[in-house]
Amino acid sequence: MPVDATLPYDDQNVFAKILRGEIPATRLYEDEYALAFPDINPQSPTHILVIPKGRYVSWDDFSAKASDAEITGFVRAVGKVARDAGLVAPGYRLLANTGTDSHQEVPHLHVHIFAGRALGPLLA
Ligand code: D5M
Repeated sequence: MPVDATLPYDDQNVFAKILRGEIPATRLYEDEYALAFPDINPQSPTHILVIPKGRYVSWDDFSAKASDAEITGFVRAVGKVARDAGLVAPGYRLLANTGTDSHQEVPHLHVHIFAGRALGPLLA
């Protein structure tokens, strides 16, 4: 069910539970600012989610409220996860859904990393 990205942060969302270790996830990368784990419903051979550790509903929330250190740390983490997974060549796609029209389902900011096949034109 898509979520309204203007709602307040919900500490019971599934990614908040993963961050707290209340539900399992394979922690592919973790640092002060970010956590990466495989998507439970992969849409490409490699499908990784990267989330900030802070309580941000969406890209909108994060870009407006996060500190410069959080933003820098998160952006660097996304790049590092893709680089360390060997995805730079032949390439990967980043996606961050925000709100109902985008079909955002989990109300904690997450960047999808899709790779492992030719992904085709955007929105194809
Ligand atoms: O994408 C939300 C994504 O979150 C969707 O691709 C499934 C994934 N998901 C949901 N629960 C889990 C758990 N427990 N582990 C890993 N991945 C999960 P959206 O952009 O919000 O539509």
